[in-house]
Amino acid sequence: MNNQLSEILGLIRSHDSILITAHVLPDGDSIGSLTGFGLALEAAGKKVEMVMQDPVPAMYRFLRGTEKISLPHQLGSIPKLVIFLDCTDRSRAGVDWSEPYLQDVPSINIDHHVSNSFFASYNLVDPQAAATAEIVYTLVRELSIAISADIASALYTGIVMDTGSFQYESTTPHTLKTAAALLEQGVQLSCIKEHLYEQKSLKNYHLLAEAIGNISFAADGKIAWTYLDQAVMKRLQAKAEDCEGIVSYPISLANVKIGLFFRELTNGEVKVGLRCRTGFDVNKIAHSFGGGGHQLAAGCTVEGPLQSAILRVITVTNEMMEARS
Ligand SMILES: [Mn+2]
Repeated sequence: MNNQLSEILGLIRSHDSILITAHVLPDGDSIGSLTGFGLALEAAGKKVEMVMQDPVPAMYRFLRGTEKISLPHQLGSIPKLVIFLDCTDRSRAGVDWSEPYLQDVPSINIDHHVSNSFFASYNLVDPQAAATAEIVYTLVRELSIAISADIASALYTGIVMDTGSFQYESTTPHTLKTAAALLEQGVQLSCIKEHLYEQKSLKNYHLLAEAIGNISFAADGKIAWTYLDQAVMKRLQAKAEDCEGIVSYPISLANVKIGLFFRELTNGEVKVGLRCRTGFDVNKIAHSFGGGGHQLAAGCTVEGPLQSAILRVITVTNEMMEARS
């Protein structure tokens, strides 16, 4: 159950020293929310510790304030209040440090995932929000803290990344009003675009060229998939991160309803990324192979070899497509 907003605001107001954290393998929303909220609370005169189990990925380090994010081993005394951002569960912040260190500390959980477990002493979960950064904006406003350009850029980045640049259905009029208000505070759009979207490696493009060459279809063109095998990965000396974004190419083709990307791992297993259009549910397919995710985007890892893995997953995808028609 959610607590009253006034209760949460009162708790934040009454604490001079606060630790805030976000989830492991941080994305734009966890970094943007953490940085934006951290800078805002500092501006309100509080002593803030921003902590994340994993380091800030290079692409987000352009955001001013991210240099203040520390790793758990740098922590000092046990805090009086902890705020979890963008975490569906306490363990999402990282089990090794947060469980022992924060066990008895009063906590606030601020999140937008439907699957949130309301794990904290105080909870503010809004599944209507497109990003946690959208909720953080409301809190900062309610706390009457002035929004600097740095705070605005961090929160704007969180919203942009969690909405796929305002493309996903999660984008509401409120999301756009929040983004507009942040723009008014001095967000540098060209800087954000350059850092988030124009930092591709040539290796990524070479892999993409291979993947595009491998695209195949099933179910009268309603299913499209592609793959990258270890031979190509080795030849291009590519790592997993160089394959970023490739999964969105099969689903972007006209008439395709379900798109898949198979990547052969060094141990012979095959990682499968699945995407679909509204009305379909790739979570079900991923789930039947021991994976999961969301209705429109999911993933799983299946046994190799590659070609038999493709055959098995495409067969199940095909059956699901036929069951619908
Ligand atoms: Mn999020």
